[in-house]
Amino acid sequence: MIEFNKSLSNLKAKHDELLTKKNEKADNGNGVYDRYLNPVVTAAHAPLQWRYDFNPATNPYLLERIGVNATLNSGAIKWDGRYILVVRVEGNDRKSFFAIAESPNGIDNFHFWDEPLTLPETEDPDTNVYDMRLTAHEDGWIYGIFCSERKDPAAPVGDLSAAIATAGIARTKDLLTWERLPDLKTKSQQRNVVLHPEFVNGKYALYTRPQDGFIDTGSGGGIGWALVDDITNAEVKEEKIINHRHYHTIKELKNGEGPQPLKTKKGWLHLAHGVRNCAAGLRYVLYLYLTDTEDPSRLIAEPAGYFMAPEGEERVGDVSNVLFSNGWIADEDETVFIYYASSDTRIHVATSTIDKLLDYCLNSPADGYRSATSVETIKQMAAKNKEL
Ligand code: M1P
Repeated sequence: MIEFNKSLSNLKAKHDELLTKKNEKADNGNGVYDRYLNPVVTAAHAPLQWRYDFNPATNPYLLERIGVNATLNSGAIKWDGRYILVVRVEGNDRKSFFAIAESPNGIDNFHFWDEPLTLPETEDPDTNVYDMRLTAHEDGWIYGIFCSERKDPAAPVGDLSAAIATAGIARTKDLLTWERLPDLKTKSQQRNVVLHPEFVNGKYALYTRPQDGFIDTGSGGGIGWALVDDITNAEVKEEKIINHRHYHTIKELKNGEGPQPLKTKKGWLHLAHGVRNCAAGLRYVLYLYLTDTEDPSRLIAEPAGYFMAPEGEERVGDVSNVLFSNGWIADEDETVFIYYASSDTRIHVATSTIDKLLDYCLNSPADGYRSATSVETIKQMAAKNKEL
C-alpha cells in the first residue's frame, strides 16, 4: 500500500510537471511565424484518471488500463478568455474521440477537462469521429463539423478497410452540451468540411472536399463551396471548386480546408493543407490563401508552395511527414495562434499576426507552375535587391 501510494504520487507529479512546463519561441523563425520549442498537447497530457484505475484493490500494480495513442488535429476557439482546443484523441484501440483542453495563454499549460466530450450519435452510429472544425456562427451557435467514418456497407466480403467519410454536424452554446444534427447530405464522400462564420446570401456556406473514395479525392478537384438552406437538415445541392489542385505543386494529389477562415480588412484568410505523393508516401503541408470579403468563394491571392512543412521531430510519427491544421485563434490584438499537428501524433502551436499573414499572402509570389517561372521570380527579387 505504501509502495502503491508512492508510485501514484510519482505518476501525478510527473504528469503535473509536463502539464505546467513553460513553452518558448524557437529561434529559427522565418519572419512569417514562430514555432515553439515544445508541443502543446501530446498523448502524455491525457488525464491520468482516464488511463489508470487509482484503486489499489483493483489495480495493485498501478498498470495503465486504457492507453492514449495520439492527440492531434484540434479545432480551436477563444472562449471566456481561455484558449480552447477540441482535440482529436486517439486511443490505443484506434478509436478517435473529442476532448477539450484549455490554456490560459495559448502556448502552454494546456489541461484537459475532466471528461471527454460526449457527442450524441445519429441513428446510424459513427465508427470513428475526428478532425472537428469549430465555427462561432453569426446565428449564435458554435458549430463543430467533423469527419464521421463508417464501414462501407458495399465493401466486398473480407475487405475490412473500405469506409465511407461523411461530415458530421454538432452544435453547442456552452461547449459542454452538444446537439447532434443530421450528417451532411452530399453526392460524394466528404472530409475536411468547414462552416463559414457568416451567412452568404442568407444561407449557410460550407467549404467542402468532394472525394471519390475514402482516401482518393479522384475527380474531386479541390476545396469546394456550397450554400445550404437549412443547417438542421443540411444538403449540398450544388458545389463549385474554389481552390484547385494543380499538377506538380504541393497540392497535386489533394487538398482540404483547415480551420474556419478569419475575416480581415483585406479579405478572408484561409489555412489549408496540400498533399503530394512521393517515394516516402504522402506528404502533407500547410498553405494559405485569401478570398474576397464580399464573395468568400473568390480567390484573391495564393502564394506559391507551402506556408509550413514538417521539420525535425515533426517529420516522424504514426503517419510521418504530415502537418495538418484545423484550428487557429485570432486574438483581440490580432496575434494568430496556429494549432497544427505533426505526423498525426502531437499538437504544436505557431504564432503570427494578421498583418504578417496578409503581407505573406499578398506580397509573396504566386506559383508560375514551371521551373523557368520560378527562376524568373528569383532573378527579379535579386535584381531589385541589387538596386538598393
Ligand atoms: O493522415 C493525414 C491526414 O489524412 C486525412 O486527411 P485528408 O482527408 O486530407 O487526406 C485525415 O484522416 C486527417 O485526419 C489526417 O491527419
